[in-house]
Amino acid sequence: MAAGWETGADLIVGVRAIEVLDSRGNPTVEVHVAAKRGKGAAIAPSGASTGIFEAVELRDGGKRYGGKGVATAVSNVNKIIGPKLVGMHATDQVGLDSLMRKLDGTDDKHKLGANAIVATSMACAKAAASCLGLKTHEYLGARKRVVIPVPFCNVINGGKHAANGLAFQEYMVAPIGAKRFSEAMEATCSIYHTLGKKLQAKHGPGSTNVGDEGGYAPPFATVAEPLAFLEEVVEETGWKGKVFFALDLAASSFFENGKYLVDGKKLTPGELADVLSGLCKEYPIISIEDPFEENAFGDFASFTKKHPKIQVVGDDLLVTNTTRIKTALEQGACNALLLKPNQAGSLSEAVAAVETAYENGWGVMASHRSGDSEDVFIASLAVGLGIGQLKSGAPARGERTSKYNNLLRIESFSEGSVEYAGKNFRRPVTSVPKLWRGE
Ligand code: 2PG
Ligand code: MG
Repeated sequence: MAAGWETGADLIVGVRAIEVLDSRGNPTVEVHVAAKRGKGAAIAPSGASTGIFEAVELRDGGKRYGGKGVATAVSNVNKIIGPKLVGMHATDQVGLDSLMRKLDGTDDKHKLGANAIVATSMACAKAAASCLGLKTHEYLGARKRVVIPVPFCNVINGGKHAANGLAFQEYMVAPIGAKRFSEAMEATCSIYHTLGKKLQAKHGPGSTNVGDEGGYAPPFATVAEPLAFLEEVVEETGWKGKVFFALDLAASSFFENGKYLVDGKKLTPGELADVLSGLCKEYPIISIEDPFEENAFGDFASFTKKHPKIQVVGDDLLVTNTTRIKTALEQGACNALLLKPNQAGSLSEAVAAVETAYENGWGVMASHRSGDSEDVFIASLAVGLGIGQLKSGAPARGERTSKYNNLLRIESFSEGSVEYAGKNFRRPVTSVPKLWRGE
């Protein structure tokens, strides 16, 4: 437990969940935790291109909200979880999370719902921070050293996040050469706006309609075309050499009967790898997430071996799960973890995944979900754990900018030295701070 618990200021006195809405208009769980001297609230995010091995979101089914209601998950917090947490220390994150896991009793948290558990888990951490008079990122570890992550901004949306037929899900710009985070956001916004103008000129006014994560979703003919556009834009805006590209293929979403459906062709894993190698040669790509489907440890491994300089990130492959991370480590399947606390289903399990990644020299990218909210917890967690990368969509739509704005505030208001992860994005720190253990 974090220092400060001895006074009892962090004893939980009440837990209450309600149903609120995510950025797609689907219900989600918000949990409020009140402690003796502070309080916190958190909202569970929700994915669209979800990995089949993720902890399970509990949805009501039936007619209400097209089956997507979360009334049962809310009631599980109010009737089952909450009463058991009252009287516990909010700073006892590991104890709280393991009690919730025990109450659920399943491996994938489908009984009480990972949405119920993760929202409660995050709300407890926020309440603990408030009891100790700390900001959430400080409580989570960034007390002496504050490292602000590089924003990986998804400016072009495809896959399951848009209806434009583009196979790859995310085309991100990463301003690793900016001097500070605020300059990184300036670069991103200027690229985003210039890209919008160029798209309108070439593809017409409808081409700047945006996808779920705020990136444009124009009707591109090939997976290479967005990169060609972006390269021109980066040059035009004067950020060449400072802004690089990253992709999230979310390849499970275009994988069918052993083949990948890309640009109207059915590609074998080897052919897809060749397409990617070609793109890496032609464009300044520094990071590729989920280049193959979620069971393809072997294809991931050959690609990672062939491209030692590229960051290969496992999202659906790893689902923030320590057991799957260990399998990936044994096989050399990738070299970075995508961190999504709701895939694991609790904060302490998510942190354990980061610890395993750090111990093995991997990079970590913290991530929002395509269905997200005004909750900025993921940005605070990234700073708290010294994670060098955060993806939170385009610099558009409030649920996306809220995370970036949280980082702008941390950069402006932190006392003492603030670093921008920049070119060290893969490993700005070497170990997870000891957090709530009070060390
Ligand atoms: C991803 C995420 C976030 P979703 O695949 O990385 O960008 O999408 O939340 O739909 O899984
Ligand atoms: Mg992904």
